[in-house]
Amino acid sequence: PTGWGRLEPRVRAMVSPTRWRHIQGVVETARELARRFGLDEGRAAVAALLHDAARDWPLSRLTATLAEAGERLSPLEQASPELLHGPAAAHWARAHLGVDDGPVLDAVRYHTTGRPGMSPLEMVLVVADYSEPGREFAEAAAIREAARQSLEGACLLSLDARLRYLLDRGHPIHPRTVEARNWLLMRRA
Ligand code: DGI
Ligand code: FE
Ligand code: FE
Ligand code: FE
Repeated sequence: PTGWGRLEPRVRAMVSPTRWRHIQGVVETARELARRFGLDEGRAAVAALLHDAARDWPLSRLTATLAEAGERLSPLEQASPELLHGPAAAHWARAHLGVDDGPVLDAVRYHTTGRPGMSPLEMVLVVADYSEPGREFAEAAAIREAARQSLEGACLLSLDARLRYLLDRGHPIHPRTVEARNWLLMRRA
């Protein structure tokens, strides 16, 4: 069951007001993209609703949730707590909210990095996360523009923006982020 009315208050209760505004922006943008590219709008909206549900959890809860789910973290993941909230939210939504839509949970799980072979639904979430109305960095406008034509093109720009951000700050780069970008590039060639 993925009933919106049941899920919305649960997510809203566990995020900050600022985060909630971001999530609402991602939901609206994901709906729009799903309509434009012929995907199920309701499922895109649920993925967007859930994507940052665990973003404000303390590290102890993130790691406990992932350990309970039997997930093994790479050294890079252990060193980068921002990478854990997608997988944690996916486990939490399945175990505690009864969400059993695998493709929706995968979109939640992989929204921070993308992955090679990612589905259109997964791309919608990556693009919506980077281009919702509250995103004011320069790349957001270019991503919105690209998304008028091509979901893959907009997803590629989103990953590029992500990689630049990480390089500029000297952060480690998760291999999936690189693999996802290479995969998109080779598909478009
Ligand atoms: O949760 P949001 O802030 O809406 O956005 P997000 O889930 O796409 O990214 C969350 C954070 O994760 C962001 O501040 C940058 C960081 N991040 C994303 N990809 C990588 C990463 N951090 C590291 N170290 N490596 C990555 O590949
Ligand atoms: Fe996120
Ligand atoms: Fe639990
Ligand atoms: Fe987000």
